[in-house]
Amino acid sequence: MSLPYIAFEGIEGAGKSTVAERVGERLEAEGRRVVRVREPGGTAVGERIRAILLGHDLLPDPWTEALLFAAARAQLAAEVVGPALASGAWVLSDRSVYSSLAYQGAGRGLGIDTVRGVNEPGLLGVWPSLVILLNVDPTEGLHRQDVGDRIGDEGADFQRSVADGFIATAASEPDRFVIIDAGDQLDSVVAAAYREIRSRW
Ligand code: T5A
Repeated sequence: MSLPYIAFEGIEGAGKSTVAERVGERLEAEGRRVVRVREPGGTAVGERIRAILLGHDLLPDPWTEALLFAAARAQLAAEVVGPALASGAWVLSDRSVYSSLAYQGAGRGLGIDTVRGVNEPGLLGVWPSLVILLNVDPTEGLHRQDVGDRIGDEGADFQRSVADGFIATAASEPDRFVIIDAGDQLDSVVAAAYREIRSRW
């Protein structure tokens, strides 16, 4: 059976952080050991890269942006996710490599397969086995957001390209993805995500 490395994905305001946290609480209540991570970040190196990527004071070129996300992710895989999975923990990740495919691959137009190819070598097979894609209308997602960031502030048209990138990737990897309507009530979204996870493990 594949290891429980579960990524919560979607555009801004889809509910990734909230749903991941609530699903994690349910799993912990059942006695499972859960490690929570977020991308970009989750390590000292990754948090510094996060500040470069998401602050409004610097303007990385799209390729610099893609490579910095990949670098932060490689560190997270080596330092946290890989060891956690090896120790038998469940890993719940707020975003993952699939955000890079959607944001940098589709949103920035670098190409989904090209961005995948850049990320793969640094991850050494540490790759989400289940991606819960929270699907929300971009206008609704942006409306829900309280604090923006440099990439999140690109606006609704950019979010739409990103959302299309997520849907295209999900369609190409149907066994890895589940798509949940994140426009539903929060309790229903959490219940659906939990059900999908428990049906696999
Ligand atoms: N990025 C990231 C890339 O470009 N490439 C990459 O490879 C990676 C990893 C990261 C930024 O970096 C970009 C994408 C982003 O621009 P982030 O820290 O992940 O940013 O932040 P955001 O995605 O911008 O986080 P948000 O907080 O906006 O979105 P979430 O986590 O999806 O939403 P959440 O859970 O914080 O919820 C937002 C609000 O909506 C409510 C919540 O209570 C909260 O108030 N909510 C709902 N309300 C009603 N109904 C529901 N179903 C709701 N679900 C949540």
